[in-house]
Amino acid sequence: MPTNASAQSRPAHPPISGDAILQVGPVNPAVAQSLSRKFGALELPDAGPAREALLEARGAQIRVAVCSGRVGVDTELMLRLPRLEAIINFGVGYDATDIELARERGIAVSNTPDVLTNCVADTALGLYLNTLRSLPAAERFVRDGSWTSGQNFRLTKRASGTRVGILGLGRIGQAIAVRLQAFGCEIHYHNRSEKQGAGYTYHSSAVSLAAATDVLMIAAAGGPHSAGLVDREVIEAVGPQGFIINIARGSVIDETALLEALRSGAVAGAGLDVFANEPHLPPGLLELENVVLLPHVGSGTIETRRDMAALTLENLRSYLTDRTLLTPIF
Ligand code: 8YV
Repeated sequence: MPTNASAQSRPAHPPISGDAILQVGPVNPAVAQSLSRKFGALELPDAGPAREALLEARGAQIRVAVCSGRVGVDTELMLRLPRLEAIINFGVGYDATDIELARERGIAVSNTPDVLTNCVADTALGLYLNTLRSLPAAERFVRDGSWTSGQNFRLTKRASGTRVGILGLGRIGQAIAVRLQAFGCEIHYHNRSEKQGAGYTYHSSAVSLAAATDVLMIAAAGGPHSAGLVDREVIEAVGPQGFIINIARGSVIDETALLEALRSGAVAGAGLDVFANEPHLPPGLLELENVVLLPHVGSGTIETRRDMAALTLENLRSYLTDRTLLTPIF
């Protein structure tokens, strides 16, 4: 006869075995190593017959998915995982995951906020300075011998004391604002809702923000609500003396309209760390001199990637232990 004692010693949450945990796509090496060695997780191949075979044979047993923000768990994959309970996302952005479907199905989702805020804001400032002052082009000018051949590098745009419009005043947007204040910049912003007490000038639309400022700094979260927010009209409002910096997601900008504006001089220049179809750039962008291009390195420091990996694994452990997440998105 079962006793009360044996009932009490039963764990509150029966263990989730390694073959119910799925690594989706490539993830940070430290996370991948832990997933395979410590948790015995399965790994989903990117494409091809092996992916199909794994989903066919094991899809129905998967309860936890661990993914990078770049790959995510999209609609198609989520539909192949009928018992999925939790998605552990490496990265603050989770726009590659079908969040609405996850919410409807009661699937818990975590991301890695805060630990990357400073590095992404640092990158934004780096792009801001490099773009306005054309520092990468100036460096190329030294390397290709133009300087020693007697030429002077062209004059650029003063980066101190500008009016900067931050699109998306979340954690990263605010960290960028703090840094820009040290440059004597006047900060304006547009956000889905006004941030009471932020101390910066609020604009109710992206167009108004772009029209009132010298630099449009995009720090909005990716996803359906921000897709194409910086459209042709907003880009035109930035104007021929204005610059666009994007450290958020390529999907926030109409890249075709941006390319045309950069070519025609309708905007002065752009600094971009993110693109809609990474690692592929819109054709023609590479040929332009008035752009500074980075390979999505916003959070890419040793320290921050280590912290993101640790938080990802802490979320996983927490879910496996008591079905809670440390940094849930809802
Ligand atoms: C990462 C990012 O490179 O956190 C994010 O949303 O864009 C970057 O920090 C990316 O998420 C890694 O998957």
